[in-house]
Amino acid sequence: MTSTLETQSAPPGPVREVGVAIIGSGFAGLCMAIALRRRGETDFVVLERGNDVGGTWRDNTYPGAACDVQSNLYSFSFHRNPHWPRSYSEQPEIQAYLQDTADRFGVRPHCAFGADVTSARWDDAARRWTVTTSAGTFRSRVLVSAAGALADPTYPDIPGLDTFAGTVVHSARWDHDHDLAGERVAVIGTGASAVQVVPAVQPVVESIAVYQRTPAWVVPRTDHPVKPWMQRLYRFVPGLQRGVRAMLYLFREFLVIGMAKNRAFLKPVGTLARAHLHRQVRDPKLRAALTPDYTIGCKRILISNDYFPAVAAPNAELVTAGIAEVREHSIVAGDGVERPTDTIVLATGFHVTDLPIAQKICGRDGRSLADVWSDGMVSNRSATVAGFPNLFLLVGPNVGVGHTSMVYMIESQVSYVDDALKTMDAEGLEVLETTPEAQQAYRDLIAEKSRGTVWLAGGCASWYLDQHGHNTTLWPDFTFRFRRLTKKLDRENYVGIPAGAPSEQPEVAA
Ligand code: N01
Repeated sequence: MTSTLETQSAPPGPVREVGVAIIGSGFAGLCMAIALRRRGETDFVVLERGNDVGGTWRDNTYPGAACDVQSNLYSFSFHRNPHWPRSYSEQPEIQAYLQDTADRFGVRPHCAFGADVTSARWDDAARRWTVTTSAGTFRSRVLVSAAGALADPTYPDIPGLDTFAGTVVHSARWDHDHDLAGERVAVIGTGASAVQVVPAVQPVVESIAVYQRTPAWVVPRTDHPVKPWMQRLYRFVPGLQRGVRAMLYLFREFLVIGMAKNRAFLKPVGTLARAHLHRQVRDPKLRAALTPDYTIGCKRILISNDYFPAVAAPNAELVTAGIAEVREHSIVAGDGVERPTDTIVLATGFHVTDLPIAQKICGRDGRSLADVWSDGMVSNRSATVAGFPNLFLLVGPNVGVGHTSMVYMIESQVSYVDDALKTMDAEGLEVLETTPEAQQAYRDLIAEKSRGTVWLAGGCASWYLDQHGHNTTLWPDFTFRFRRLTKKLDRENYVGIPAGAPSEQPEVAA
């Protein structure tokens, strides 16, 4: 099957030739660009559809948006920030950090803002990617997709939602001009975004109805301000912050033992979550409705001290009967109860297992990544796909983590891609492509590692799994093992074609 995607018409203008085109300027795109800059490379462009760097941290500005990994860990290892004002940062601080990182490492001059990638096609004759964007066309030797997994919001298919006469806002596309004060608000979803937005808006609204499909396990948030003297200490004794970072990293890796190796190690975490709920919610009926029936860790464990109190507040209601339909000025629940509603907040997540960027990238035979992945996302080492020469994926298949910092995984991936690029230069290769055999071996490795883990066997439905129930999003093991696996390019798993050599006679690595 060939791709249904037609080549998009690009705005007129000269085609820009670049060595490397990077899609996206979130943590992953910036990290890749910085790796290139740090070794003196300047022949690259960062294609960014927005008008600033930051990716999901630029876009998610809903009230209460914050990170649930401590900033001492959720930051680049090469750019630790001694000035985080809190242990867990809020969105504005993280966005400011990414802006500062882009400036400090000289990435901004390489950014093409307002460049929304509409298609990227491999031209096998020219051995180049043709990348069409809303800001012009680029031809690059290498394409790095750092478009992210939390980039495109999902809008639920609820009957009547399109006929709603009030305001509908997605948590990832917040409308700051709309004032919720005094309104009757409905929040759909109870994931990581919802547990932040609900307590932030509950105090100002007239009423809030939280439509819960599946309850989440929630543990306390041990957030605290970082005192100025501590910030100074971090600044002048960088080893101290490195030490704190290492401790946080190790502590979080312990969770993998329970999630992937021995479920007994999750018991204390489950006990903590139950105690937290017990302490914060007195009403036994509400408490029962908020208690998950799946093993903790199967879905992302949420952290919050104010979500349960907000749901238990006098102006709040937890609705567990589902949604039958949305009417012009109300929502009708599955049990027939109709609630007048002024604004609907969709905290319904993102396209993760069906990445929209995959529909836009077409490989050697014209098929899109989405076509090739119709049976589930596959890759070699979460970075490359057979049939897609000179394409590298960041934050693609099986690299997600729910228990620790995604930035750690991104740095691992960037070092792998950077080694691939250096190998191409050192060997004079024009084309580098992974083999189908390596891809299958990696798929088998992921399946083997995933077997019996809480993500597959924990009794929940999560977006970690695709429609076939396969884990195509998470790295199902300790993250240091991923780092080891991707430390260097596995050259034996790639076919390389030197510049000038015909495609028919690729040089296969020894
Ligand atoms: O999205 P989600 P999110 N009718 O997909 C419900 C990251 N993040 O934006 O569980 C009714 O987790 C759905 O219900 P169910 C983090 O990686 C990080 O909250 O499928 N409900 C669920 O409750 C996170 O994992 C931070 O039954 C519907 C919710 O919507 C990821 O973003 C902060 C529905 C979606 O939850 C996504 O989190 C915030 C429907 N039709 C987010 N469709 C950090 O701090 C969906 N739902 C780093």
